[in-house]
Amino acid sequence: MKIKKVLVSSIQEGMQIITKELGEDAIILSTRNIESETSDDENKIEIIAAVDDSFSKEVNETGLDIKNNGHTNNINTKSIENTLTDPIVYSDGLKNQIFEIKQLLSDLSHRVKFKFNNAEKEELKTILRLLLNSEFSEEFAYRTIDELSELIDEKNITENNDNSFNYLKEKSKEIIFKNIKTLPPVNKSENCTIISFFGTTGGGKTTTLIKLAILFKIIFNADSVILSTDVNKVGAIEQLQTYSSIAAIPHYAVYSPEDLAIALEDNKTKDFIFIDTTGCSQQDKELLQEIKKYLDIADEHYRFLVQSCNVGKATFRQILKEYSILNPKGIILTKLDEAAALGNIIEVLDEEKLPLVYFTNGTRVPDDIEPANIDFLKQYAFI
Ligand SMILES: Nc1nc2c(ncn2[C@@H]2O[C@H](COP(=O)(O)OP(=O)(O)OP(=O)(O)O)[C@@H](O)[C@H]2O)c(=O)[nH]1
Ligand SMILES: [Mg+2]
Repeated sequence: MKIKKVLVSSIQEGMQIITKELGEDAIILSTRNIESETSDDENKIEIIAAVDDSFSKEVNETGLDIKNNGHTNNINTKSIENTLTDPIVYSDGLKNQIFEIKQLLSDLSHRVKFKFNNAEKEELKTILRLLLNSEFSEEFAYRTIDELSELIDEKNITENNDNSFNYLKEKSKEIIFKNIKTLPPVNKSENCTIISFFGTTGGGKTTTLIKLAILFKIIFNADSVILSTDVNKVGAIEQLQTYSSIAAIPHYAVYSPEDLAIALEDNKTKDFIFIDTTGCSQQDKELLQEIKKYLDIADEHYRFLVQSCNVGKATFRQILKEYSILNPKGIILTKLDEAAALGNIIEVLDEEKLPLVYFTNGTRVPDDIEPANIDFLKQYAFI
């Protein structure tokens, strides 16, 4: 791998130098503006590019690089014909490189468009900085700014104007949240409604379940019962006991899927049955399977993944992937009150399309819970 860094006045100038020195296979790894230290000098652009020798070699070996510096005489005509008519088989290495290049190009095109079209728009720079500080990825942030800058052109917004800045902030929130789905809150029905809660340890399952059970009692005058499969953790039953005795909602521990089947049958005349489960790391496949056995018996109307928002992007992606075996209907996002940024959560939800159903934003039972609502979430967007 050969790497080259150039400091130039324009992308075009940089591309010429890079192509000359590294060849046409070179890819751009990064670009950034370098502001001049004195007002006399112009700003520069730093471009880092690389060419992967093994990539060029691989391309040559497949016979795709028939130019060979303009000379085709060392590749026989037959092999060229075959290359052009045979289906191309890409090796895994080549596929990965093509994927990386596509991502780099998409990222780069947003950056270049933004930098060169809107270099003077201070509001956009500020919003970009806010997005990056809120844990949105560069790609997501530049894509958002790109959409926003089109609005600027349409509306011809003037600079340094508070109203236009607030307008842009609101618009950027609309762009950020446009793919986030929500579910309506649970309603009382004529029949017994069964709801289960699962998720990683300490995410707020039990507290959220109690908040809802108490709220449903207040709102619907509902007759509910709580069944807990979390029987091994020290203090789990006592935790339930404390709250459910205050709210006069009965609770039972269930020790096996068969026990659960009996408890469900015994309580089928209730308005709601809440099922609490053991906190489970997304990486603990055995425990996930255990929980699945309970839920397969329960055949609930609502299955909710309870997830606190103080989780990193990679972990959150893994949680959604591994918990998909439990087939959640929606996600309850907890501990909004503890979050300093939400970009990580919003970006993954934007990709995965699992709807939000409730938010919790504090430890007060039952006060600190809200039906999922994008306007409410916008307050926590931190931009
Ligand atoms: N700040 C804050 N704390 C919360 C919120 N929801 C729950 N908690 C707290 O988080 C801690 C864990 O809550 P639990 O309800 O026991 O979590 P859990 O998912 O049932 O935990 P396990 O059963 O051990 O997996 C408790 O101290 C709760 O008071 C919230 O919205 N905000
Ligand atoms: Mg619990």
